[in-house]
Amino acid sequence: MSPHGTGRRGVLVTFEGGEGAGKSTQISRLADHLEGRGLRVVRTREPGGTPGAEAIRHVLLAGGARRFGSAAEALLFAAARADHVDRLIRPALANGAWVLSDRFTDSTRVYQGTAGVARDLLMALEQVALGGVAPDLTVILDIPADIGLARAAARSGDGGPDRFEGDPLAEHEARRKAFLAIARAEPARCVVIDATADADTVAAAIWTAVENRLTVATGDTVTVTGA
Ligand code: Z5A
Repeated sequence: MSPHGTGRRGVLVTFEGGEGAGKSTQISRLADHLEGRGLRVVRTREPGGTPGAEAIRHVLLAGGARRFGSAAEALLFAAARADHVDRLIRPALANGAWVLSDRFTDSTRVYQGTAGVARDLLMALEQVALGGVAPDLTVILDIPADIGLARAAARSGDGGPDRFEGDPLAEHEARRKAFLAIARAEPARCVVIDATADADTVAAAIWTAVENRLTVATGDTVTVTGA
């Protein structure tokens, strides 16, 4: 059964939030849970997920596009997303998979939006990149910026901060507020989870949200009931 009448049979769940919120950790937990029920799962991330998008990721996170300004960075994030959607996400959904993406469109709205890129431009880019694909559920992992950054720093060891991690704390806090504003504006799509809790507690809250909002059928058929 197609959740959106677009011929697709799978489910797209996106994970959003600040650095070190636990997105990768929780995608892994949810994937294990779904796979344990016999469902096909595709784990992916943005920017990235395809060879072309991973190449763009390298440029963006190394700071190679910073000198061109935030609008140019938004164009590159959108180009990476278009490739990711066309070559990986849309085919996987058509194939009935659960696609779990570490960041997606909300990250552009938040990071490039709080950096001053016009909302009209961001929404136009989003429309072009998605071509009708949209998340069924977005899990926003909410955590004070200083806690998330400390977690990310402890994990990355001597790798040092990337293009965005090195921004001032106030920018990270502005991003946190922007994610929460999206959740308030789109409550049917978004669920906010307290990410300061231990990983097991967070995983349980995410599973409850998945069960409340999506019908998790075993085998090939996945139906989406909405919030
Ligand atoms: N960006 C953008 O500007 N525009 C866009 O459109 C898109 C992205 C798509 C990509 O970064 C950057 O690109 C991102 C936004 C920008 N900014 N930055 N930086 P990335 O992909 O390299 O990294 P990230 O998305 O920010 O995630 P992360 O830092 O890798 O963190 P995470 O995946 O949310 O967390 P984690 O790796 O699961 O956990 C971090 C550590 O905390 C790790 O040691 C865990 O073991 C630990 N952890 C996890 N959960 C817990 C709990 N519950 N308690 C205690 N410790 C925990």
